[in-house]
Amino acid sequence: MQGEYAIEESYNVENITSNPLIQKLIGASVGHEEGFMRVQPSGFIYPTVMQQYIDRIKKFEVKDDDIWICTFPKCGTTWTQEMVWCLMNNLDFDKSKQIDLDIRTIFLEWKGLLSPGRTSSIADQIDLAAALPSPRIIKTHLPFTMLPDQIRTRAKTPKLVHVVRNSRDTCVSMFHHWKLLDGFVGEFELWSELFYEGLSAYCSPFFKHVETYYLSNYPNMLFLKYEDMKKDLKKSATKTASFVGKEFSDTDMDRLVDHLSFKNFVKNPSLNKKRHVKHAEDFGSSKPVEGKGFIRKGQVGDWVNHFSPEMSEKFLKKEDELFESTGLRL
Ligand code: PPS
Repeated sequence: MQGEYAIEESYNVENITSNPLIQKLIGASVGHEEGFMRVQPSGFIYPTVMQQYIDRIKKFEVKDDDIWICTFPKCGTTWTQEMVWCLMNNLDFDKSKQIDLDIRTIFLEWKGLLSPGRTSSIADQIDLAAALPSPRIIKTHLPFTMLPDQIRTRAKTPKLVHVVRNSRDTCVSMFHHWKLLDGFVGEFELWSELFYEGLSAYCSPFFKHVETYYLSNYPNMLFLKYEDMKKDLKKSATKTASFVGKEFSDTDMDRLVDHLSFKNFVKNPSLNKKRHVKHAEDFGSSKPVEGKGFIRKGQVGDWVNHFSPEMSEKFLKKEDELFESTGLRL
């Protein structure tokens, strides 16, 4: 089993738009009529527009001193991006506040996740990532199997920072993300079914996605958990600092922890993604239900407010299976 997901020579794409659950997703969303596909052989789901980017990403020129933040959506990506950027930039909080995180660190496949109508004003992220000054910090939600060839084959071995979160909170957070930014108008019941069946719009299935990283045997990867960051952020930040080869005084680490706190994220315009929400609003794709923004609740256990006992059991069973295959306890 180890290394099963390490190398995939080629992809092919299966259009799954006619799948009955995908039809329900499209029917309960604004602006996703162009449909969805499954990227084979590893089987991850994306909007069909992603097809334009897969090969460019596959051939992307990687650098050994890159740092890649690799996550399934909603697992603590933004939090970790900011933490890593601050560690790599001498805790320059002033600069961080002046320049949007999405400019300091680039989200490689971003344009492949949005409906084509929304992407015309967004710059080519793959070109932007290539042009970032080194050491580059690159964000991706791709599974390990869809990372650039140079990483999968170990021709280049940049640092990868992987962050994971328990499946039920991830599902809830993604449900709200789709309401806030991607035009979902359906109920949580449909969303959780899509997530469970591995059909929740992009990067799914969640459990397999996590498995691709945990079974990759990649030699230069730090594994973090959202729940650990919530419990003791200083500990996670210290571990991350050491992974990226940086050291700061105890006082500086306290300053970093304060900068990264939820309350400071909510009010920090370079981190809170209000610009993205405005962009989605302009396209009629923002239908939030709780009056909250992208930095929404930041809690462990919000799933209790959404899950039925039956669906909760089904997710826990999948977490058990993931534990059996990877040793990872979510
Ligand atoms: S994305 O869109 O995939 O990049 O989203 P991602 O950044 O991975 O996840 C967003 C969730 O992370 C929470 N978050 C935080 N929690 C605690 N502290 C801080 N500083 C913080 N920053 C972001 C954010 O609120 C989302 O979780 P939910 O549960 O929806 O609140």
